[in-house]
Amino acid sequence: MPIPASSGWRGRLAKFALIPVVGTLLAACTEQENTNPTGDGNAPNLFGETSNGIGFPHEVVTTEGIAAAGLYLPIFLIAVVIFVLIEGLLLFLILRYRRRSTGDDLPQQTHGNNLLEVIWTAIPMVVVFVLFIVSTNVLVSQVEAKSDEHGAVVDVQAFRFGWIFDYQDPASLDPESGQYEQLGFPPISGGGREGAPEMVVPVGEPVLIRLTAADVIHAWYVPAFFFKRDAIPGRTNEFEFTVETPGVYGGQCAEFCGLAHGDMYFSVNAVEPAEYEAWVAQRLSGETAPAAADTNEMAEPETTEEMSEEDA
Ligand SMILES: [Cu+2]
Repeated sequence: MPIPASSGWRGRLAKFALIPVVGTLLAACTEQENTNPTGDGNAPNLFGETSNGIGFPHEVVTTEGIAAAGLYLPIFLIAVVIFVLIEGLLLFLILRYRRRSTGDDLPQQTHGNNLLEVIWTAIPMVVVFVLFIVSTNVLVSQVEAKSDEHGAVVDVQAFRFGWIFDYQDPASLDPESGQYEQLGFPPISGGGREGAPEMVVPVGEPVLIRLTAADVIHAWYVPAFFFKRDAIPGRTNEFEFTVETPGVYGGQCAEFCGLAHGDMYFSVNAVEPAEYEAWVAQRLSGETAPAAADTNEMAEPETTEEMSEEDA
């Protein structure tokens, strides 16, 4: 039986097959500038100079983030095996059963094969199930795990367009109400590109963050922590992180919240516990370092009312 005249489907198929390849090359060549004024060069881009160039997370500095980032390699390898297998089979079939000039006969036609169908249903199910177990394990046992003791407890409130860091006393936890007492110095707040507030935390100790928002939904995002969480008005989202490497890590709002959303920066300065204690003592005594004193004068929520009227 003659094959109908070719309608160019093979050509089209080849073009479609090229799309992922070209996309990957373009992405790999794209370099984005780190524009985070508070950051350590660890900008939230996947393909720029600050990553390893193929979209893998790099320089993750928290225990929880390292566990989550560790999922990338096994998942990537599974994807590579599937890609090579599927593309290889496709290319093989396209070439092996292409129309030849020597004959018009159709190759042998097969209709239905229960064994094959069971196999190609079972393999993806097993793959998805394994991925589910592995990632849920990391999520439950690491990312969402809660510690009994914390090096610092900070109530974080996001507002248009800045952040308030209100330090609580980790030792003051009332087990009945689950509430803490304030640590005893005024909250640190700031916003905008210039006045981005800095959160100081101890290295190697779990830090508990209780995150909420004053007006609209924002999101806490620190690329080097490999972690993002929504800040929602009327709700408190709790999470923990343990920074393993001292340093200043840039963060920013990751949920579009208004015109100045792009300027909603902050940073986390992770220091040795002794240095952290000294910083707390300095705060309690009312003295503040010059830079920190500046940010303290920055926008409080009242100021943002004006800003939000402007953008309304
Ligand atoms: Cu925001």
